Amino acid sequence: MSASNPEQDNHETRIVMHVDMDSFYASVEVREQPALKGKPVCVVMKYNPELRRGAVSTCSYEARKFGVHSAMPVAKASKLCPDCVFLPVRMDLYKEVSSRVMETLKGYAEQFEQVSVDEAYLVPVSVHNFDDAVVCALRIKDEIKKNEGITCSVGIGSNKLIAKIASGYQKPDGLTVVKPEDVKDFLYPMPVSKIPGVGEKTTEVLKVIGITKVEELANVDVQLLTERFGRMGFIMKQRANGIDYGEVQEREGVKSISKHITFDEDTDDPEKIEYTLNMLADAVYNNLKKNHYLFRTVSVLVRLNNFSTYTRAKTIQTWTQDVEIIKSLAKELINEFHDKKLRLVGVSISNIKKQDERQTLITDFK
Ligand code: TTP
Ligand code: MG
Repeated sequence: MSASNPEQDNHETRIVMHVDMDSFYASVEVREQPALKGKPVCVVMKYNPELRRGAVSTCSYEARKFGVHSAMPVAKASKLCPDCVFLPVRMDLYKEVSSRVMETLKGYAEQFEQVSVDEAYLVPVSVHNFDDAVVCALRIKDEIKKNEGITCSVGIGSNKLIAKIASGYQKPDGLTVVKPEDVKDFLYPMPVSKIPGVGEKTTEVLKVIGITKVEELANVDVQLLTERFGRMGFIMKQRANGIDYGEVQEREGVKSISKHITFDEDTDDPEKIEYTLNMLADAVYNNLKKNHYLFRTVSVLVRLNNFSTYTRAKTIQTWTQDVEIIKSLAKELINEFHDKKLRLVGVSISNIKKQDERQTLITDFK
């Protein structure tokens, strides 16, 4: 019998989503300069146009057709694709887009974990089955396209591992759903290199022992793997079987703390909205205090009854931990939507740092 998975045996199936922007830096550049749409574009780190020096950070899918890829020297990329447009990296711009995309994603998340500048896991809010998850993913894709003019690919599965592999399955602008009963059909035909943690070297060693497909890795004697790879051998076999117990959770170095809620019925009742914001502010504050953080920025997230979503933020001069500031800024920021029917509201604080000893004394005696 294959290894049993307690997630499936004892609990309701989890639903995890992985969202990854398509050719992220290049897509942002194309959005900024629409004349580049449909063209091969490379974004280059340390770009020197005179000397044609630098390394490709990423490139558009049009450039990938020529064999261009991340980490390739510009000289080689321009040989493979002479019509390619080369642009220097503009990190500040991508970070700005990234933080707005992440705020959008948080609006759909019960649990959220940003993994890099362009990817995140989420356990979607109010999603009870895979059909709900698809509806949610389509909304996310639409909203990012509408607000930022770029596409993303989404994977949905019963854990982070499946969701991650699924999001890369049909890029760009993809949506791939892998239900628990389809995990084997999905994973088994893949080359072992598709399993996270199986890099070039491991792939080579596995090949020597006759393993090239995930199915072979999934069924090999675990001892054979642990002898060669130690504990990683055991983990690799688990992954090949689609097993992953990792939680979706905010990473160390948290960038924001947020809470949101969907109303039972869309509302424009100012009292109900203020009461809800205060409740969310209290929840954010509890997390903040527990983790000894100070903040400078307060944001509200608003989703209207037509599903358009907005974030509004305000940054103050001094670091604080004061819940009344969260409440008053949230109230001020939401005022712009006073004549609208709201479906969801959220409160978030960002611009966060750990409270140091001296600051602990100040706030404790306030
Ligand atoms: P990725 O998500 O790996 O790549 P991507 O978004 O460009 O393309 P894909 O559609 O395959 O997801 O990385 C996100 C960004 O990180 C990418 O746009 C640029 C940057 N990056 C580098 O700077 N160097 C690298 O080697 C890689 C892989 C990415
Ligand atoms: Mg990406």
